[in-house]
Amino acid sequence: MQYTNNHKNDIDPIETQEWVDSLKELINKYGTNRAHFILDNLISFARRNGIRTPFKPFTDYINTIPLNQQKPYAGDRAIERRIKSIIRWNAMAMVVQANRKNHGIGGHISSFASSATLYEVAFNHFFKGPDSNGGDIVFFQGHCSPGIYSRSFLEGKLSKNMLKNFRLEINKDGGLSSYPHPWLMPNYWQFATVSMGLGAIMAIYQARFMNYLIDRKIIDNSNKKVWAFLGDGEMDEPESLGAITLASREKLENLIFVVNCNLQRLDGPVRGNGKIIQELEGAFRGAGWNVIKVIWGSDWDTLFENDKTGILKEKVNNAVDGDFLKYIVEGGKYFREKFWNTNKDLSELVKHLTDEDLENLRVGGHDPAKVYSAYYEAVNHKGQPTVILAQTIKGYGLGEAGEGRNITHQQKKLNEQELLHFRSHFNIPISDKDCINAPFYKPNEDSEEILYLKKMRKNLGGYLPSRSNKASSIQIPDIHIFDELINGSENRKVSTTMVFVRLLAILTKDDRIKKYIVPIIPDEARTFGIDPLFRELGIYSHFGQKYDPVDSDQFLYYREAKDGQILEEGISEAGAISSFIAAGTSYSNHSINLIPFFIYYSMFGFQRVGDFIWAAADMRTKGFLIGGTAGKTTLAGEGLQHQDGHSHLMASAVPNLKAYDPAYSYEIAVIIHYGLKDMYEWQNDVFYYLTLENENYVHPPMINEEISESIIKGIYCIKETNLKSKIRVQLLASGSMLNEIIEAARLLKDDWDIDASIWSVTSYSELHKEAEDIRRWNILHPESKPRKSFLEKMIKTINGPVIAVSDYVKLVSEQIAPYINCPFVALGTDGFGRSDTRENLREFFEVSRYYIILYALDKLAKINQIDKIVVSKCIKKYNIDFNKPNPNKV
Ligand SMILES: Cc1ncc(C[n+]2csc(CCOP(=O)(O)OP(=O)(O)O)c2C)c(N)n1
Ligand SMILES: [Mg+2]
Repeated sequence: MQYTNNHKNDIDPIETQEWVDSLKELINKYGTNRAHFILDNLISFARRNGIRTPFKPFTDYINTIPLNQQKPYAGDRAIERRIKSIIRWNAMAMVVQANRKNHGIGGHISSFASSATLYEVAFNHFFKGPDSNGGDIVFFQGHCSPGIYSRSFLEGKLSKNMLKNFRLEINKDGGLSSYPHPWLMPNYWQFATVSMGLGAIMAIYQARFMNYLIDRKIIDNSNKKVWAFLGDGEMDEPESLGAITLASREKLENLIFVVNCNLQRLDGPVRGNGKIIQELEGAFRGAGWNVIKVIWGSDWDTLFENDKTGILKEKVNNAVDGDFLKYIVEGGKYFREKFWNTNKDLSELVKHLTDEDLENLRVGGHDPAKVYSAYYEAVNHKGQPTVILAQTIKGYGLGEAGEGRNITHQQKKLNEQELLHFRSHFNIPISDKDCINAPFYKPNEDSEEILYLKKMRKNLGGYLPSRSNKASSIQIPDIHIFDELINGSENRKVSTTMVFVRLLAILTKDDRIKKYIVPIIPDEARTFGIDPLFRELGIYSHFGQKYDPVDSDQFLYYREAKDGQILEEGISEAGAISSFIAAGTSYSNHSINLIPFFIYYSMFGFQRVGDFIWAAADMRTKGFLIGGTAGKTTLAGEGLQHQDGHSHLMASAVPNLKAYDPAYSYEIAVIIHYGLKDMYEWQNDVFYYLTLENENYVHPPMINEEISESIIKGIYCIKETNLKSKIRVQLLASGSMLNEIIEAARLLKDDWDIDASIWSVTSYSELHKEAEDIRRWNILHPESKPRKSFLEKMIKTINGPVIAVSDYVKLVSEQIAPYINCPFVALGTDGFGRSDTRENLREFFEVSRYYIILYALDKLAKINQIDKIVVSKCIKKYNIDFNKPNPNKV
């Protein structure tokens, strides 16, 4: 081994070589660890003596694992290559067939073409299957799904018919979903990854959550790994890199990122003018990860070995990604001219190679030997997470149809010539005549390939991906555990937030259930008053508490503990929701039901991490999302970016989410109790969203037990109208707006002699969903006796116009309008928030009791039950400013 760096500036190469030789001897005699130790000491000494080595976050553009440390391959390379080629072929055929028959149905060929080796080496040698301690957790790159299906086809897990129905999911024979969607393929996919970036951060928190479960002694440490396969373009998403320091801080040696660095994303190069692998190496090294670069294949080993002057290393260091892409597209002759022939020593290095040889020099991510070695190191590495940065070629094997080209991501159809090329390149035993139809190919069950592939998976514990649901249900205690909430707050004024905190305290004290509760908070515990739980439950920290907390002399001190139960995530809603997903899918990933409560500032929920919530829904995550300090006018003082007036609108679009805006303590108790049963006793794949507010008022005791069902369905009556009174209206409200309609009803009676019924709406969206379902049924069954929705049974035309209020945008309460057969008006808080007092805000957003009365009178005037003049009188009486601008426009 000769020293090669900075040779041009060397004033005494012989001396330099002596230093290199002594290091070499050290390595040979005592190994790399000792060499590392000595170098570390030398660097410290150098620093102390004034030598300032400039910081370079990345190493040379060469493989991290040198040839002499490469682990020998433990498989049959030839058979594995044949298997991989067939998998490549079927993955391609799946997309081509889908697009020939069903014009424009989509699919991706090129991404998997670049990562086939990365997956195949893992499938044959590393991924632990479900029978091996529950198996590894694998986040597959979303749009590589054709390759994963294709392998399952060879394994016998998916039929040819299913492959034919790729992306035709409505098909009754069962189609395959475009991307990993556990909702659509619940026995197969585990993680929804195709919204770029989510996979990376979710994987980090899955790995961290696994440690949490081990540290809390809920599961055993079975050396399970979390693998995340990611695209290099995907790494630009803030979520991809946003939590990497958490992974190293927590020493997640159970986590492996594999970044498929094909240097391209959808439109073109990821870093045409730079080097994505170097950039990522810098970021991950800086964050404290173990970085393994797999850049060059074995073909390059001799070239680097013969590079006595270091010119090749210098050349690859200086070429930008745009250059490498051009070499791929233009071929060997161009590569020689523009790369190798730029220097005499360089061209010497490859003079024995033909242009074709040059073209075929493989990069690292396509060389099983290099990939194997990297995985081997990754799974055995201690104390740090590992990222493997593997250079690959997008559209590998597609030739002119796309290899390395800017259009490659969108390539979905191959013409006859291109199919023949692909077939021959990978030696697929299909005739020319058949080939042009891009048929699926599967060797016989007793073929070497199928036997090998099955044997390898059997050794590793079975097939992946595979999603299961083996968790036993949790017996939920009787509703009476919440009796103190059901009995109301007596005469104390409390907020729903305080009620919830009490409820959480009850749950975490109950021996039957406490173990399963996972409170998750992104640095808002004190805002909501949950901080007393710090001491009781402890804040989870893998390292315990190494310091004496500043408040250790107090009863409720900041207690971190290895078996702590609370996940205090700091200011990262993305991290906290990822923990929620990890906890809420543990029933499937670890066969243990857990009950996460993710408690956050509601404004920073749906609108900040809405995409994660959608992914959580797809993944059948269970648990409670708790949006605190909710309601645009209920949260006083904070202003525009804090006041949540639309999370319920967004929540109503998530099909398996049940969203509630409760007003009273007993409503909260009933909803959460039902939710616990729904998710954990009956094991339904739903999750719950509750908004909590910080307005203090008295909570009455529950009227009777019979209303429980109505609370769950979304509406119940607090006060009925007197049928004897001539003029009647029906006032509906959710959350703390219930107080406003109660006041409005009082004033309607006192000031206008109008009788109002009062309804607490716990969920406009649940009412809407049920009513819509009934309407649909009625339309589809025109001659059957029409069914009545729950809403229709509750709200009767004879009781007069309906005014439906919420502290959210009008569309939230308006969603029930089509199912109400009497005059209807929705009141809500459209527009940008403001900081002011609650009272002023309710005036400004026109949801105060006076506006409720105004709208009620207006409706009554419209149906001629009162004179218009009464409406004018109302405006006057309550000083309503009729020139006031619409709050939605200012
Ligand atoms: C959040 C998000 N934005 C955009 C897309 C659309 N999209 C799908 S694949 C892709 C390019 C991916 O490039 P890269 O991550 O490098 O993966 P490759 O296919 O090159 O392996 C894009 C933009 C998406 N799926 N998710
Ligand atoms: Mg890419």
